[in-house]
Amino acid sequence: MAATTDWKPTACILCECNCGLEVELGGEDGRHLVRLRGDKRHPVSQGYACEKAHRLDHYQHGPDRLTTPLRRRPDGTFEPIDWDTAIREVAARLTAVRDTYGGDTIFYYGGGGQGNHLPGAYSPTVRRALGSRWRSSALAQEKTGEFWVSDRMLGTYTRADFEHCDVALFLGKNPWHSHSIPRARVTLKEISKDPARTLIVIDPRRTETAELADIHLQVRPGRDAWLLAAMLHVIVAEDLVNHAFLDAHAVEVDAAVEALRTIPFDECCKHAGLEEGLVRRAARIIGRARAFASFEDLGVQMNRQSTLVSYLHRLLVVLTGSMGRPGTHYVPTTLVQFTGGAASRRSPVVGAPIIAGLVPCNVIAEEILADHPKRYRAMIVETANPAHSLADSKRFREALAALDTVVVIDVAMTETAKHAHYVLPAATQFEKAEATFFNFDFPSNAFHLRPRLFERPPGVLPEAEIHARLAEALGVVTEDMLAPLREAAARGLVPYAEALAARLFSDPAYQWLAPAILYRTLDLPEDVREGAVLLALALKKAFENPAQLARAGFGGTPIEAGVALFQAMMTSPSGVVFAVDEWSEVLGRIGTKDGKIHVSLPDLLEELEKCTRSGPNDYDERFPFVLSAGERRSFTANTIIRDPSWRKKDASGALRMNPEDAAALGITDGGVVRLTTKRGSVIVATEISDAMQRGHVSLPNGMGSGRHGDGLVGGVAPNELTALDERDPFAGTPWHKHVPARIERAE
Ligand SMILES: Nc1nc2c(c(=O)[nH]1)N[C@H]1C(S)=C(S)[C@@H](COP(=O)(O)OP(=O)(O)OC[C@H]3O[C@@H](n4cnc5c(=O)[nH]c(N)nc54)[C@H](O)[C@@H]3O)O[C@H]1N2
Ligand SMILES: Nc1nc2c(c(=O)[nH]1)N[C@H]1C(S)=C(S)[C@@H](COP(=O)(O)OP(=O)(O)OC[C@H]3O[C@@H](n4cnc5c(=O)[nH]c(N)nc54)[C@H](O)[C@@H]3O)O[C@H]1N2
Ligand code: SF4
Ligand SMILES: [Mo]
Repeated sequence: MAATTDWKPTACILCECNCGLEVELGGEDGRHLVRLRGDKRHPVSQGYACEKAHRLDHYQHGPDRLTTPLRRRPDGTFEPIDWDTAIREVAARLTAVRDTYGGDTIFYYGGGGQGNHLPGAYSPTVRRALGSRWRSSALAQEKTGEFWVSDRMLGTYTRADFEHCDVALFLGKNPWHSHSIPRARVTLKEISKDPARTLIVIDPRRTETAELADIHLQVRPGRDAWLLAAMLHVIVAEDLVNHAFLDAHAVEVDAAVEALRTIPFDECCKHAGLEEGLVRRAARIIGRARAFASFEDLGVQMNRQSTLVSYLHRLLVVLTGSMGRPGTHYVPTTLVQFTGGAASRRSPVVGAPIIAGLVPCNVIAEEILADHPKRYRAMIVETANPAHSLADSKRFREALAALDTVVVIDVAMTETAKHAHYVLPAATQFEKAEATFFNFDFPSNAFHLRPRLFERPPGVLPEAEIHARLAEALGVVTEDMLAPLREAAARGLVPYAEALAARLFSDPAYQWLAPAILYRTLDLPEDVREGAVLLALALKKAFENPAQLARAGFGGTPIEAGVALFQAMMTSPSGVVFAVDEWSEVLGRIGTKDGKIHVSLPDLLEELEKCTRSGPNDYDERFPFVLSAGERRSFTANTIIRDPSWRKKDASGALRMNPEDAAALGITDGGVVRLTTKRGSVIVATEISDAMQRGHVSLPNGMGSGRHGDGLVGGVAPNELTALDERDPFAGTPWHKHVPARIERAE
């Protein structure tokens, strides 16, 4: 009989798109991901996948895989321990920290990577049991400035419909490589080749996306605030403002419009390094667009004036009325909200603004190292690698060393795990059910619970199990609590959901206990077991968004709809559409108190005035280059894959540099340089590229982690070069794309 190939559905875990994949398992033990292809049944990616997905076996079979819990010895080496000992000792040590210094000194970092958000969904039980209050994640070094602005102006967060726009703008974003929008390369090519549509890219580098653009605004590094101010000036001065939209949906318009009207246009263009005519043309095209869609990302969010730029970018969207119509901006029905909670609290030690519930990443080390009664004493790090990914790795290592207890939950011995007291090994994302809440599609929004592909090896556990065991060791989840739900479960999913909903409504503590209780009491097939927590989310959605769920086929009472959605999640291995929105609903989702868009933000208008009056102040003659530390390239994926040989290109992570700069330094392509910043100095090979402008150099993201078979680490870890105090004054986000640097030829 001819062998038939058994393709199993799963997803790519290397960027937030999480494209649906089909994978053929094989190899000696049947545990290798031998062939991969896009899954046509996936509702969002529809068969799309980029080159990186084909290399996922390098994640599953990474070089630093953890196979047993580890405890650090006094000499810094690790010894294997069994799970019972690990859980007992971790619970005891964290309890001791809580009882001595207060649970609010136990800091939680991470909870989800590009492919896995279930750890974060299970973590509340343990966090609350310990009285832990402060937390953070990578979002607080990229998106919090944008969240803060968006929350104040709109009371919500928008995404854009690039599929149907006639004018697309990418601001500090290279979706050709970084994606973030579904089927990015297909969509980019479609816009590019259609003469009726215009692609505008703002990037100092001639990126792959810029190559496709109709207009490339090759701004000087870090000067986006002046460029956007100039563009907005044109829109106001030439009255390309959408008055009908603003009259109907906005308030406090005048101050912003007046500020933009009086901006010195020609000077702003000069600071941005761009020709006035080109800036004017781009602004007019946006102002006259039928449907304008726009996306800002790290090029501006990890740069100078980042929060101001996020504000100016929002003004471009709002003043042109680019919301609530096909091809413009929308507010999707999401399962989990990432934004919200705009800076009403301050961090306990340095008083930094807490945005979206997150302490700014750049102050975490200070919050640990300060001499302060409320300094953090312990840290739980889950599915993140902050000793590599946060600014100033050296300082972060010092901070880790100053903690009483560090617990790391990861699949691999990472740069962070090396500094832990306990390392708890997790099953990989193919050895358990996993999912993300990066579900932002519109009008149909989809969710994908990927069943596990194979059993986990002995010695590792899924995070759901780790959290349940810790919760039991902490004494907050007991058999008495589980019994009534076990009994309901035996009667079926609807009685179970009714019992759960009754408890969630009547007992506030149940909100945080529920993840562990659901995981312990719901009887699910082994390959989707870790999906238990989703029942609570499905029920919540059914109460909050009955119409949107009903349109997706999940109608009836909220209990019926929630249960039906949950069942669909468990039995749709290629993903399921869970909500169907309508464009007419978008503007009703403005979440400000009065339901209106608040156009003028006085503090940011003041900052705009200051910038345009005094001009940029970003040059330091000791450091004549601007280093962008962390570019997304063909084979980068944060530090998810730790085997450098997964990279088919650019294995050493070259420093990209303009040919004239190279000539001035006497360097030829591949030549080696010493790259020095305020915080560090490294030796790195160069790639000479006319895509770079003079004075701007760029290093890839995620390098300098993991190791080759020969033990060598590939490339430069970018945060050996970055500084904690180089951060935005409003949101605290780092200036990783604008690191002052010096370059000398090396031998
Ligand atoms: N291949 C790959 N894809 C990824 C990831 C990955 O590691 N590898 N990571 C994922 C993650 S976590 C994220 S957050 C996204 C990030 O996605 P992007 O933000 O698109 O990624 P970057 O390459 O870091 O930065 C984007 C661009 O900013 C430009 N830039 C630098 N300085 C400036 C400036 O002063 N002004 C402007 N306007 N632009 C500037 C750079 O030249 C670069 O092209 O990518 C996701 N996708
Ligand atoms: N200089 C500079 N620094 C940057 C950036 C930059 O552009 N420049 N980019 C920043 C951005 S946008 C981001 S998002 C961050 C990313 O940085 P981090 O948020 O720290 O995340 P990753 O590098 O993606 O690391 C994910 C970790 O999860 C582990 N892991 C994988 N699968 C599982 C699993 O199933 N369970 C568990 N428990 N662990 C698992 C991996 O081994 C890895 O250690 O980096 C940031 N740092
Ligand atoms: S890296 Fe991103 S775009 Fe590429 S296949 Fe994976 S999820 Fe899709
Ligand atoms: Mo990110």
